[in-house]
Amino acid sequence: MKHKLVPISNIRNFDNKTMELRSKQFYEDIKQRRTVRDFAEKSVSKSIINNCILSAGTAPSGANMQPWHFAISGRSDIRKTIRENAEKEEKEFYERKASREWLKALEPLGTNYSKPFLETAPYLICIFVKNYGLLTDGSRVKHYYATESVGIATGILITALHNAGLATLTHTPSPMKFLNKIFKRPDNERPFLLLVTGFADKGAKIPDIEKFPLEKISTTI
Ligand code: IYR
Repeated sequence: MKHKLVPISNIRNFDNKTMELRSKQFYEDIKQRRTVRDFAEKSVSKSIINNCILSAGTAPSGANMQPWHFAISGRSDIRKTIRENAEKEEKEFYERKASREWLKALEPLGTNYSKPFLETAPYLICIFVKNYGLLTDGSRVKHYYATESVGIATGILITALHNAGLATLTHTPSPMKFLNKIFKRPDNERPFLLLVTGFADKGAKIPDIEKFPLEKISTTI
């Protein structure tokens, strides 16, 4: 069935100067986002998290299927279980599974299997991709560009959390299937990534890295 078409009510009409300013201001703010690994044990209002999730849910998606689910936990017992499971997988990764090349690429970041931030940060948000939808009668609905759609939604979520004043860490324990059980998610959903969310600790240290300049990331023909 075709959607009813309604007039667009939100056409933006900024003058050029305003657009120059807004684009610059947004860049100045977003470039301050940094992935942190040291979180403060400071709580965050759940309503702030919810607003950010609503922002993520505005993402475009293939055929508007919205193939995402955001599973949130602020419970210390859940965070402890996630840490235990993640560290088990990570130990296997660092000690056996990772190629020499991969470990070399990670060396400058100084990461290892220990993931204390999974317990110190107040919220863990696990983003799931719905590989297919399920109707109430159990039949499957095909999803299109599910991974791309969830990637876009996750980008908006990270941006919204940064905008709210929160720090994040994109964490991808591998394999992540244990997260289905912990968050009680069904089999048609696959963990995409775990977003560790909270405030950066006062003493947090971050790697001295830079982002590529425009010429390196962009060409115009
Ligand atoms: N999942 C591991 C390894 C890791 C992989 C990449 I690619 C990173 O940018 C950082 C870490 C871990 O979390 O330690």
